Amino acid sequence: SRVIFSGIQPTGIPHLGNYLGALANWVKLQNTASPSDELLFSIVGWHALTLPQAPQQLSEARMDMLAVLLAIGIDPKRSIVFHQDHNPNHTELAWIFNCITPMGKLRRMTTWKSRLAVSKNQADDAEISEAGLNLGLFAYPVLQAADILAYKATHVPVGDDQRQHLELCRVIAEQFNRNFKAKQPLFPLPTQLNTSSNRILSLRDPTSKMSKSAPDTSSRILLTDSPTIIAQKIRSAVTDSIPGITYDPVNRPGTANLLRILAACNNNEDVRKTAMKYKGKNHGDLKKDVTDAVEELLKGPRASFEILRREKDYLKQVAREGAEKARSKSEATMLEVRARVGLA
Ligand code: AQP
Repeated sequence: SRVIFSGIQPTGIPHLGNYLGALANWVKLQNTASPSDELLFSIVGWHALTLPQAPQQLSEARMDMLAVLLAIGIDPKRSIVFHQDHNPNHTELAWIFNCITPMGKLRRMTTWKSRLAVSKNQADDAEISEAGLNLGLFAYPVLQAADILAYKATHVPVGDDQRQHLELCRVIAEQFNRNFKAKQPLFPLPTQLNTSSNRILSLRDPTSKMSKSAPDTSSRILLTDSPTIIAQKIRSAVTDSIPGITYDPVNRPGTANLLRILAACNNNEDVRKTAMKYKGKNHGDLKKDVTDAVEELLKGPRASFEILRREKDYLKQVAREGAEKARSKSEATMLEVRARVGLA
């Protein structure tokens, strides 16, 4: 039997990229898992704090994220859905992992390197550029390892951008198992459940990924966008001036992105097959079909979300029950961890 764990940051309403790349797969996993599989889905508020967040906004985003997860079909009776920050075992374990994780490994994380690159634009000296970045951002992957290993998760559905973090998680698990040996290794080495290779790109700049925090709001379609807004955003999506429709991600990234969205909406159809249907058609035809497909995909979740977000008491109850279940599961791990490191 498997223990499946994944998380999402409460940094705003999820967009089509989060949905097609991660969340829809969580629901699918939940609905196809065998009865002995355990599933945990966490809203990772501590991770969100690694970048500046307006407190009021963060507080609302946490609640909204829970409503979204329920709206798309995560069932709190089947899966443990909870706020990471309701379970202090994550930070306790992260601290213990901090003490066995070499800084050099963290410096090699591409997420860290790209933050550093941005900061380096402002300063030439490596030390000065690091000074502008916080320790939480540096240690982000260690907390992620703690999220996963606190439940001895065996399978982690994440996108390819998270592969390096999961490798580090395995390194940390191995290091712990080696340093604190007993008859049995304490932690499993979790494997990646590849969600989808479906990277959804920004509608405004198809060289970067669709992201919750990009300043241009028309670059992403939110799960809660109205049909009018969806149509507007897709109509203004950047494509190219080459006539006709072909799937060519290198030379036609914007067009390829629309084709990938459409293919994903059509039950993850092969994107080349999708492209074939547009032989002799133009961007207008493609955009109209993408609009319809996205609206069809999102209308159910959107309607459920609108109802659920008003049910504050219900959401609080789900969060409380999720936290209790998560905590009791991770507490069993922590008893063993504390005993092994000498803090029992
Ligand atoms: N554009 C994307 N296409 C496919 N999958 C995506 N994911 C994110 N963007 C895309 C997947 O969504 C999951 C949850 O992501 P997250 O919120 O924990 O953080 P993120 O990856 O940093 O997502 P965002 O939207 O870019 O948020 P911000 O702007 O707050 O950083 C992950 O599994 C991710 O792979």
